[in-house]
Amino acid sequence: MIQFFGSKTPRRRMIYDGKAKTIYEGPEPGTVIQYFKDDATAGNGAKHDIIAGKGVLNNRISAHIMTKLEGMGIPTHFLKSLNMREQLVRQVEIIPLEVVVRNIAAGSLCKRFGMKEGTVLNYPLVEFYYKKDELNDPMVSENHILNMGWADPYELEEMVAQAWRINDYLAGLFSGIGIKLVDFKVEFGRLYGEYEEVYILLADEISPDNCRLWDEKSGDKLDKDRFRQDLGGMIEAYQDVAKRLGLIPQTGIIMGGNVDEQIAASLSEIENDVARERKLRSINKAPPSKPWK
Ligand code: ADP
Ligand code: AIR
Ligand code: ASP
Repeated sequence: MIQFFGSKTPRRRMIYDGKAKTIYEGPEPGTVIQYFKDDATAGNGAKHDIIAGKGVLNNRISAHIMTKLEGMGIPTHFLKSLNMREQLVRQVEIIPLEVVVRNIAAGSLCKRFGMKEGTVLNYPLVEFYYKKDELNDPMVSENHILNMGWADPYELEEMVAQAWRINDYLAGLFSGIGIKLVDFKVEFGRLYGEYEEVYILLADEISPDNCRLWDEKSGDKLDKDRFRQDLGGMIEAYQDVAKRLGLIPQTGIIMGGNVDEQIAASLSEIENDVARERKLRSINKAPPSKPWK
């Protein structure tokens, strides 16, 4: 019998090594694998630590949320979960924008405008940031986006519409489990169809790494602010979110030892049913007349 030692994962081509995820070539053209790392960063990499188990929890939470959004008719890149840390997604051309939706003032909004953290906004606020670590992801206006050609008017309109819908759905989902959705960041990508038509898909991840989530009763922060603000208890907070979403047992996971194995043992069935059935749906709008390059 031939025995293989070392990594059980077959060798494959790395496409991109990011701060929190690594992107590998997928098994079929047009697909990539997102590998969720345990790396936690803030200040665009200025602060860094390894938080054991974070990647596993984010992979699980993001797969769950993407599947739910897909079920709500929001086109996403998610295809299926592969294992504890990996998911198969459609490869897209990432639009270099971070789309932030805020319901309650926190983070950079408070810093920029001197607002008190926790101020409820009159209605959801959509903001754009240019995705460029070297420039510290500067906030940009719709005019910047159009002028610089980062997205065209059709794409911009589509991203804003999807961002609102995602916010509506997520706010309800979290409210149902006693959590306030303060704000979140999403990324979108372009998928080119057979005739060069463009589909805008929700890409990247949705997890406590890119949402602000506050416990409704205590106000406790259940997201990456625990790391940014040195509050400690980050993994416990992420576990709490996963528990409330019904993704891990209420008893939680005993940390220490091999975290991956412990989480694996406790995970409920991976929800691929919706994803497996998923067919690429065209957005209910005429595709743009000119293809982008
Ligand atoms: P960063 O690039 O900020 O360090 P990550 O560590 O999360 O972020 O790396 C993941 C990278 O993969 C991000 O740059 C993200 O834009 C990109 N990405 C996410 N989803 C897809 C996708 N479906 N196809 C191609 N690239 C993607
Ligand atoms: N975010 C922005 N850049 C990276 C991330 N993860 C997310 C934050 C927060 C929202 O976008 O996690 O949920 C707004 O961030 P900020 O720093 O602009 O207040
Ligand atoms: N996403 C950025 C980083 O990982 C900024 C942040 O989340 O604070 O450094």
